[in-house]
Amino acid sequence: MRRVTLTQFLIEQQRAGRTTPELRLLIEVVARAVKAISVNVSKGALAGVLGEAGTDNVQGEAQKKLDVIANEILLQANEWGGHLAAMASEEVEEVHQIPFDYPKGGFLLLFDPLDGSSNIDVNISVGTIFSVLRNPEGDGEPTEQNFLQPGREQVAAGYALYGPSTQLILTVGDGVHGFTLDREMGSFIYTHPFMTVPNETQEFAINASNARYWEPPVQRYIAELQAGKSGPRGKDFNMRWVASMVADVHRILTRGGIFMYPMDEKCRDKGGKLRLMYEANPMAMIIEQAGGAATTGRERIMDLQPTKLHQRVPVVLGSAAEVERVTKYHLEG
Ligand code: AHM
Ligand code: MG
Repeated sequence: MRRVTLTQFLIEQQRAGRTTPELRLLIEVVARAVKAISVNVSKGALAGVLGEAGTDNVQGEAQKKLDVIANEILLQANEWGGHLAAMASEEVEEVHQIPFDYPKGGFLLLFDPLDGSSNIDVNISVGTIFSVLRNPEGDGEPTEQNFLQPGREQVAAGYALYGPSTQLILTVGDGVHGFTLDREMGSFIYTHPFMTVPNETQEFAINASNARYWEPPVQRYIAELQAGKSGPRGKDFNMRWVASMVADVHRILTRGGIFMYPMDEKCRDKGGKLRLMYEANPMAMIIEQAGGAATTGRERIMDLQPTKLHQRVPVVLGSAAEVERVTKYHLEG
């Protein structure tokens, strides 16, 4: 069997005019950082990387050692290549500028270095999510304002899933492509061409412990799913919640389903739970590129005009028919 590596895939994309040398370099550098994160994640207790870092991030959340390590790996890997104008990370409050002794490029890279990090110490899948934007023209160092572009402006988005195998899922706006890390060879191999989200589903993902805080449209939708065969949907649904968005979204990308972290009374003052610019937007681009849909319950996620780098939003994404139904219930309400 002919094995296509990520490098070969990207060069072929470049030849077909779907990507540029600069974007190819960016993706390759991110993939290299992902391999280094994968090594650290998989060594776990043997490398002394589990547990708390003893610090809080910009969101006021306690950082795990691996949150800090993954963030450092991504920042350092991407500083010197000359492809970026600046970076933004869930773990860093301000825009991360490229050190002055390195050349600068035309892209902005945003990431959640280690998503689902509450799962690290219990050895359950975690991931890295990233989004790529163009830096608007202008002099001087990029500001937060340069990053505040709607998700539809993303030129690439992806995530890495550190599960039983490490996978890299990528879109440059021409479908969704999946790669699996061959650990011995150290290369990502193209294993999942043109991934699509099935339109119909019998699976949903939501943190049901928040049920009492949900808004009426979400209460209604979930009650109908739970009523199963005897309810208005006339079929049984199954529920899964990993509490790693990457793992939950990957399952949905692979076999369909709906993922919801909706607005509720607990997170209303923050605007939602998940972060728009490096969680919701890249996942929305991937899901839409795979034929699914992604909304806040009311609006398309990728049409939102961001107002803050670390802004939070409600998220409803997955199989198009289900997302449309949830959105309809919100708009009727
Ligand atoms: P994190 O970026 O701090 O890890 O938080 C995001 C995670 C998502 O991966 C996951 O979907 C969600 O938080 C789980 O939240 P909860 O613990 O409320 O179920
Ligand atoms: Mg996260």
